[in-house]
Amino acid sequence: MTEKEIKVVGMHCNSCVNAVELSLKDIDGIDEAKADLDTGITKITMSSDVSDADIKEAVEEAGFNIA
Ligand SMILES: [Cu+2]
Repeated sequence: MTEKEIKVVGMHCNSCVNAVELSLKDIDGIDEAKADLDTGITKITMSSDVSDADIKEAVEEAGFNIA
């Protein structure tokens, strides 16, 4: 298990948080994603290596950006 922390900008409510978490968890290899609405800090737990590019793409697909 690898853990990674990213900072997501643009989230303004709990559905934003959900969208980010779901989009990340959709990636093969990501087991858990927990985003904090106030700080944007998003903790990702991975069972296999996921590239930063894939993570960035998932966040952007949900409609947000990585700081
Ligand atoms: Cu929202």
